Amino acid sequence: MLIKVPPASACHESDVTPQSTYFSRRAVMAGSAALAASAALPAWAASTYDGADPGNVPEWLKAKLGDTHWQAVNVAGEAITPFKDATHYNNFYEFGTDKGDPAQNAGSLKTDPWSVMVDGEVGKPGKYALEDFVKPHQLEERIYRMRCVEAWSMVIPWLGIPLASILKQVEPTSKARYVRFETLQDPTSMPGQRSSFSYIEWPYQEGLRLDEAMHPLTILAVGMYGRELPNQNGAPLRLVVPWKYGFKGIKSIVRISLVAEQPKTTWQGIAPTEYGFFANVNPHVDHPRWTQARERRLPGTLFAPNVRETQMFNGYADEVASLYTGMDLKVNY
Ligand SMILES: Nc1nc2c(c(=O)[nH]1)N[C@H]1C(S)=C(S)[C@@H](COP(=O)(O)O)O[C@H]1N2
Ligand SMILES: [Mo]
Repeated sequence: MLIKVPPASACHESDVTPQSTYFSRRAVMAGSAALAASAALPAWAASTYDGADPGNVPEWLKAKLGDTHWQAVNVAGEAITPFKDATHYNNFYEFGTDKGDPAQNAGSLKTDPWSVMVDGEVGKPGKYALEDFVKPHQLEERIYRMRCVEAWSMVIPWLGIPLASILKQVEPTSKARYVRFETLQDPTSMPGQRSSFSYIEWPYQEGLRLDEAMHPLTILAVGMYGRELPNQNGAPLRLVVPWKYGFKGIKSIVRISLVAEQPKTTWQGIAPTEYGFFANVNPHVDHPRWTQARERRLPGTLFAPNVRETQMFNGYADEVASLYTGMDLKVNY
């Protein structure tokens, strides 16, 4: 995103049908013909998302999908982005800088076993196995808009757990004011980390203010489209903060630290005048090199790029605007 502004024509998913391919579980249940079809499939088989490869769901996640709180949050009137687009138009620089690189290269990432180090200002620091970390919590399906700072967007049905639930479990101390996240560093499986692409200081790092991290919309995702996370989308654990630009959504997390000072983030380190710590979606604060007033909703075509107005806080202003009362959002971009 530092290097180039993708032209409208960069959106070439013309082979994918843009109409709503989404059927809610309730809608499916309501239709009797569909009911017969869906009843034959186990709950974890992503049966409700057309074209979603069910993946190779690990046993512990399969067990959790049964009591998942489906559609805990929904986006009314906006079609879910087809699975194909959400998994083949990605930013995950550890696997290359082209949008198709992560789908092509992320197969080398070994996501099982996986553990997460929790440290800093917490009562219960430690290295947690992913499944132990996630097991105590109810999974929820959150259907969120995702707006990349590069001015494209999607609607993605995540499966995850409120970050607040996980943070409470590790007991932040009174000194904790921010949360810092780190992606796996493994040049063997991540070709981007061994390339000459050296302006990024690995591992990828992100951060949130503690109140942002505790906000009920903020989740740690372990799946999407009714299945586990594909590697290119940040398996096995990634952050989703729907009112912020996509780069805040750090992938393949191995470390969560509770800290007293605002942590530095990867994109701030690369271009501090272009990518701030807050990175709230804001149509009134342009990127220095392009407008943020509009976005291309994927999929689109060269001739019908599906441009729409960007909404304040990506449409989540009612829920999150109060976090920033009194702050100058032009200064704190
Ligand atoms: N570790 C890591 N996390 C990352 C990135 C990355 O390059 N590396 N890219 C970010 C950006 S810029 C965006 S827009 C989203 C893209 O998520 P998606 O590919 O699942 O749509 O991931 C974010 N998380
Ligand atoms: Mo992004």
